Parts: sequence; structure tokens; C-alpha cells
Amino acid sequence: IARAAIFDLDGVLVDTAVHHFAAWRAMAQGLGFTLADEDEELLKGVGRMDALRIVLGLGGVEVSDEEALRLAAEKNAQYVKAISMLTPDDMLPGALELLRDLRSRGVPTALGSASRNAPLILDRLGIRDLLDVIIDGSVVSQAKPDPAVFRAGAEALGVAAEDCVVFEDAIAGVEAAHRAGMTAVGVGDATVLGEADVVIPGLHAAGSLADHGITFE
Ligand code: B16
Ligand code: MG
Repeated sequence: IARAAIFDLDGVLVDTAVHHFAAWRAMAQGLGFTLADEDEELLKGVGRMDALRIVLGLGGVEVSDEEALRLAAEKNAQYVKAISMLTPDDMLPGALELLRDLRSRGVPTALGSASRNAPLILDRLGIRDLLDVIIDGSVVSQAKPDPAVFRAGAEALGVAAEDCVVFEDAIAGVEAAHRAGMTAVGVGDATVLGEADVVIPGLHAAGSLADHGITFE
């Protein structure tokens, strides 16, 4: 029985991963190489500069620190353009229902995202008020798989780590949850998220968690 829920943002509450990847792809194209579909998984949940280094590594491209910052800013500008068009309809199936259900039952919730764009996304989706605590890339600089973002969420909620359940779509995020001493629910493909304690295809299937002994009170 868990006492609090911590949600990753990209890929769990909203499908922004496609916009992140489209922006990285465009950047790679500009540098003369192409990212493969499978590369997307490597970038999920990873902070912006770490993701940039992964992309440059894939292309075998070396740049100065100054150029790296410029490329990250350029990627972010394209990404921000895309997420500025998000509407409440872009929430993933079951996400709004689960947040509302937890709120109505008095279960505390936190956002634990590596993204510095989280506030903008939450506002576009209109769900800022449904989260009791918001920990994003501007609050915690260590990127997943470092557990800092989830630890900060639990601390702000005043709930012990072992009483927190983390919902994550990224391999790095599942690892971060475990390193924080929390239960990790993988959201997505069970073959990718094998390390998670339980995997569900999406938050619409959160009702099935009870079958695996995960309930909130
Ligand atoms: P930004 P999450 C992560 O968010 C994304 O999954 C990851 O792909 C991205 O690079 C990272 O945020 C940083 O995002 O560039 O917007 O600061 O999954 O932890 O919610
Ligand atoms: Mg994610």
C-alpha cells in the first residue's frame, strides 16, 4: 500500500517524446547525420545537455562547449514551438482521470521531470493544480538515472521513499526510482521497461495495479 504517487511528465502524462525526438532529429540532420528510430529510447528521461552529448556521440561529431550550448538552445527553440501548441486533449489516455481520482481520495502527488519546460507543458495541459508538488529540471539539475528528482518530490510531499510509487516511461527513470528506494511502475513497453516492478501500457490501465499489490491510501 503506497501513500504517494510521483509522475514523470514526458511519455507518462503527455506524449512530448515525439516532439523531443523530432527536434533532435532536425538538429542531427543539420549536422549531416541521421538518427535511427531506436535512438529515441536512449534520450528519454535524460537531461537536455546529456541528451545532446548522446546525440553528438551517435553522429561521431565533436563540438566546442560553446557550440554545444548553441545547438541545445536551437533544439529547445524547435521543441518549445511544438509544445506551445499542446492542448488538454494531448494528455495521454487515463492520465487526467488518474490524477483526479488520486486528488479526490486525498493521495498526494508530485511531478518528477527532468524537463526545464515542465511548467509550460503543465499550463498548456491545464493540470498544474492537480499536482501537489512540482519538481522539474529547474529545481534539480542532476538528470535521471540520478535519484535526486524523485527524492526531492518525496521530501516535499513529506512521504517516505518506500511509500512512493513512481510512474515512468524511461529506462533511466525506472533506474532513478529504484535508486531512490521507490516502487517503479513502467508505463509503456514491457520489453523495454523490464527493470520496473510492474509495467502497464498506459495510465488508463492503472486500475490493474491492484492485482500486483499496488494500491494507494
Ligand atoms: P528539456 P521527463 C525529460 O523529461 C525528457 O524525457 C527528455 O527526453 C528530455 O531531454 C529532458 O526531459 C529534458 O527536457 O530539454 O525540456 O529541459 O521524461 O523527465 O519528464
Ligand atoms: Mg519520461
